[in-house]
Amino acid sequence: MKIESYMEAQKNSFNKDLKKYISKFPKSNVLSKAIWYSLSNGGKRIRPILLRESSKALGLKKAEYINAMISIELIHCYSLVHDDLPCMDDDDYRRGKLSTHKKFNEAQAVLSGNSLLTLSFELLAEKYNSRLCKELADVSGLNGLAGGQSIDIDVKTKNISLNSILKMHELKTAKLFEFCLVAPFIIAGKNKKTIELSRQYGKTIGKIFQIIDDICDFEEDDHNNILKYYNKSHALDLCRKYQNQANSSFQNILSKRNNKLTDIIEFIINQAN
Ligand code: GRG
Repeated sequence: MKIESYMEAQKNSFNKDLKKYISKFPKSNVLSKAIWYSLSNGGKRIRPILLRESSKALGLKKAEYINAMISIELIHCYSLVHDDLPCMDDDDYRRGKLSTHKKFNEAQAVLSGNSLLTLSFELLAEKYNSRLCKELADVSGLNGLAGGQSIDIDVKTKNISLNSILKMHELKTAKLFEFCLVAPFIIAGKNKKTIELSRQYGKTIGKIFQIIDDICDFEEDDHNNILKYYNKSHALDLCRKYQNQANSSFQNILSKRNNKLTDIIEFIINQAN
C-alpha cells in the first residue's frame, strides 16, 4: 500500500476509535458539543498514527496503547482550540472551519480546551501508572507545549534568533512527538537507555514536522518561521540531516519490519514539495 493511502486508512481508523470513546459522553450540553466539535473538524492525526506505529513495532496490543493514543490527540486538539483564541493567535478558522470560539463562544472554547486537557490525563490514569501521566505533564506543560507557546507569544514583536526559533520548535511541537514515540516504550517496560533513544527519535521527527510546517505556512510577516534565516532548500537539507539521524541512530531500537516510521518521515518531508 502506498504511504498516502496508508496514512489515510490510519487516520480513518483512529477517527473511529475516537468516536467510540467520545460517544460515552452526553452530547446534550453545550460543552460536550464544543469538545466534540474541537476534536472532529478534520485533523491529520499524525501524533496518534506515530504512537500506534511505535506500539506496533514493540508488539503491543491495541488495548495496551489505545488510551495513550487518544490522550495525545486530546492534548493536541486542546492546544489548537486555545491557540485560536483572541488572546493567543486570534484565528477565526481552523482546518477550514470556524474555530471553536467562533462556532460557540470564547468561554466555551476555553472550557472545552480545559476539558480536553483533563480528559487526556483521565484516560492515562484509567489505564497506566503515574509514570505516563508525568511524561504527558512534562511534554505539555512549562517545559513543553505551554512553554513553547509562551516564547512564541513573547517574541511576537521582537527579533528572534535562529536558536530561539529552533528551541521554540522543540518545545511547542517536538515535545508532543516525543510522547508519541516514548509512551509505547514505557508501556512495554523497556530499559532507561532504550526509552531515552525513543525520546530522541520522537523529538527528531517533531523537529522535521515543524520545519515542514514552517515551509508550507510561510508568510512574509512571519517573525517566528525558520525561513527567516534559511531558504527553502537549506531548510529541507536540515530535515534530511535529521532524517538520516533518525533512520541510522534510532531505527535499531525498533523492528523495521513491523512499522512504517521511516516511510512516515519521508511522507512528512514530501508535504513540502
Ligand atoms: C495553547 C498551550 C497552547 C499551545 C498552542 C498548537 C499550538 C500551540 C500552536 C499552533 C500553531 C503551530 C504552528 C503549532 C506548532 C505545532 C503544529 C504544527 C500544530 C499543527 O499540527 P497539525 O498540522 O494539525 O498536526 P492538524 O490540524 O492536522 O491536527
